[in-house]
Amino acid sequence: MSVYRYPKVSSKEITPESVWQSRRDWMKTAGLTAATLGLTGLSTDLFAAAPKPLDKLSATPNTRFLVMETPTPEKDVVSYNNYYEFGLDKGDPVQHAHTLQTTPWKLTIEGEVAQPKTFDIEDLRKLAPLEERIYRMRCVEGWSMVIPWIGYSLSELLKQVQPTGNAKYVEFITALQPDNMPGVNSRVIQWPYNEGLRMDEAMHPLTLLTLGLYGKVLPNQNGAPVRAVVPWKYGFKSAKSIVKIRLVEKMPVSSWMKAAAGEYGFYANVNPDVSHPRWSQATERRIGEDGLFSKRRKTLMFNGYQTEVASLYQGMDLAKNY
Ligand SMILES: Nc1nc2c(c(=O)[nH]1)N[C@H]1C(S)=C(S)[C@@H](COP(=O)(O)O)O[C@H]1N2
Ligand SMILES: [Mo]
Repeated sequence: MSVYRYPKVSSKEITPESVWQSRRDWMKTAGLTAATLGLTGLSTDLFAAAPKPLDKLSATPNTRFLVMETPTPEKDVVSYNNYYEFGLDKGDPVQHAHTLQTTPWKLTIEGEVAQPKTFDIEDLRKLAPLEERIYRMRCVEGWSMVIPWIGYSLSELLKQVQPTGNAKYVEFITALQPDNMPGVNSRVIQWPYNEGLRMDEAMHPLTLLTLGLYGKVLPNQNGAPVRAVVPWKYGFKSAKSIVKIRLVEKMPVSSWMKAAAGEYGFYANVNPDVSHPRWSQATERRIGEDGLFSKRRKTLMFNGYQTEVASLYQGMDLAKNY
């Protein structure tokens, strides 16, 4: 799908050398070779091609996990993203994440397990039947989407390595490719981006090991080739482009906790009653519905997954354990 085109440059333009040079550098960064530029004299229609189409990934709808709301248009799901390794703006990942190297890819599971194992993506696609699940997603920044993901419960993968009795938490460690990730020069958070779940949260059937969306493999900007999706928590818990899963005894400290412990806690359960220190979490804006008159929606406790997950937090003070 064409979500983005390189800007057209007219060959008739008379351009000062410095501007020409920086545009040339920029186009090189955008993946265009000097040879092509030189030979064609910038007949830029050649470069206006859409990115390589994504491979299809078939999956069986899981009717137990289908949110009865209109899915967010695919073009919005793949072009309005948070993936700080590729920049801070929502439009940065779709523009820059084409440089992410996704082949070969290894996902290693280690730590408090009887059988540490490494999987490649083909292994992961075959490990359990692929399901399509339509999940409600809520970013801590106040926007939301409804996304048809493809994957299976993370528990299917964790079972393979036989967690020991000491495994109390799961830590996700994501890819760090400094040469391919323009965002990691900025020290907004510590890289590699890491996240964590309590073991019972990780084993909950809703927690999805995710390999695709909208009938295709994951686009780079959405966390190719494999990510987590934890729909009752704020989006930052759903780590993208995972390379390692570590089972550990102590609560992992996430990149976001290190950056701002008072704003981003370990639990990060969606909760309209607990404000972020700088803004309310009571309502949200559904991406794809914006317009002058579109109303904000009320945010639901546990993002609408209360029936499924509330028991995990029985007796906990959710204002303290934010
Ligand atoms: N590695 C990594 N994973 C990440 C992020 C990130 O910056 N880096 N951003 C998180 C945040 S804040 C959100 S809201 C979701 C966004 O996922 P999406 O772009 O597929 O909607 O990814 C999460 N996972
Ligand atoms: Mo987010």
